[in-house]
Amino acid sequence: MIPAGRPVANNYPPLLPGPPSVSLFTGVNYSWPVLFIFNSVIMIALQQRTIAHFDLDCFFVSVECLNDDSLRGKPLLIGGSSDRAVVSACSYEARKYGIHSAMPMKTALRLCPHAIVRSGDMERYSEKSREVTAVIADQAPLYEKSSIDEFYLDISGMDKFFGSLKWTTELRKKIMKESGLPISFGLASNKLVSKVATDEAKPNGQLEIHFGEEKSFLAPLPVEKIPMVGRETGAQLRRRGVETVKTLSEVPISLLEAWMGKNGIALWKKANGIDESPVVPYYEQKSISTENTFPADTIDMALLHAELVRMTEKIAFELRQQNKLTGCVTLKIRYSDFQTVTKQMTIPYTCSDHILLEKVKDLFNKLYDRRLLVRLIGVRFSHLVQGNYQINLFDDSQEMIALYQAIDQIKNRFGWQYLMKGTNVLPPEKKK
Ligand code: TTP
Ligand code: MG
Ligand code: MG
Repeated sequence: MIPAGRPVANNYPPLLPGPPSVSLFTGVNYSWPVLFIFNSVIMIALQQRTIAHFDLDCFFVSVECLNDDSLRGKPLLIGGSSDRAVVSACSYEARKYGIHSAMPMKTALRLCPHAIVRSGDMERYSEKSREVTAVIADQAPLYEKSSIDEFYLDISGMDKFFGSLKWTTELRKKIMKESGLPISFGLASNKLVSKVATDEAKPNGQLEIHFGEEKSFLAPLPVEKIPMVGRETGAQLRRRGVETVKTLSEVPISLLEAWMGKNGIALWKKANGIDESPVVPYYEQKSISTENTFPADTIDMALLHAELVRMTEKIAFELRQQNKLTGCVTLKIRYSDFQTVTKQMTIPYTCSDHILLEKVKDLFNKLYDRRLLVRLIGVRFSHLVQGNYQINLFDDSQEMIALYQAIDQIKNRFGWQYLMKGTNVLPPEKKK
């Protein structure tokens, strides 16, 4: 289209009338197609996002009930049975007695002596988690798997075609039908509000918070309902008289910043229902990896194994620092003739050194078949989800959890190399 006021190349009238044009602020005339695109861009920019958050109800417990129907409706605890074990998960019936995840099993059984205890099966839980992921991946345009039983879906724009509530309700039904597991969802304009809505909808429910109603929905809730408010922060806020999200939203942002630094600003935003964080597509989520080229190609098995231990411990520590679990391990070997081979293994979600080491060594034994000098080895953890290390320590005790905490504290303070498995302590000549 030729803008008005510009000299025209010839004086012939057009053979066909062009599309009608409209002058905006500039005095320049734009055709309708141009305006349509312009309008769409503005609409997209202003459009509110629609985020659905899904979380399986009592995940580990529900999987146990799938296998054994007689457990339904009973106070059930998942965890080790030893004196020093901790509760990994508990049914809603057990929660009524004040039991929660991470509580010592002994305390839980004191609160509810007739509770049934089952040892966990991380392999089965990971399998079911992947089954649910597959249903969501098949249906959702954009999804993030944020933990073993939790998903965010960006379904912005869905309203125009299907109605987002209807679509999400259908998806929920499909997940429950195909996996046999109960799941709840929250639907809102951002991740934070949708997550809190899921929590409010549980068990076995769904809740939509319309755009503009975020603040009023959050206002009456206790501060601990905001995901970043743990027990410690909650107590700190309560000591200062802040008990509800409403009060928190009214605390001057500068004061919150003075109390908690940068976290104070993030908290203020959340209390006001603001969360711009995007849904990160699962396939774009970063993996954690490391590799090492040996100064001289080697076939020394002790050295290769020690290096595998060192690398695995290094990135497992990184994983725990990021509060993540991995569901897939990949090993890479480059031989002295530069042939590079890789092998990967899907594993039950974990971030524990001793489990990961076993998998990495297993992969190495399967992959290293040429009996040739090795130039490089690499280890990668992918399929990462949020989660902490007690998640698969069913048989382990509070001591094991305390040991991991102590190891990570030392590594944090002095560097990850400071503390390594005994097998990795090489004689000085090997270290060179
Ligand atoms: P959650 O989704 O936090 O809990 P949940 O699914 O058991 O119950 P809800 O209905 O409230 O969502 O965690 C998912 C699983 O992760 C849970 O079943 C057990 C495991 N888990 C642990 O092992 N340790 C923990 O501290 C927590 C919080 C969870
Ligand atoms: Mg859950
Ligand atoms: Mg969860």
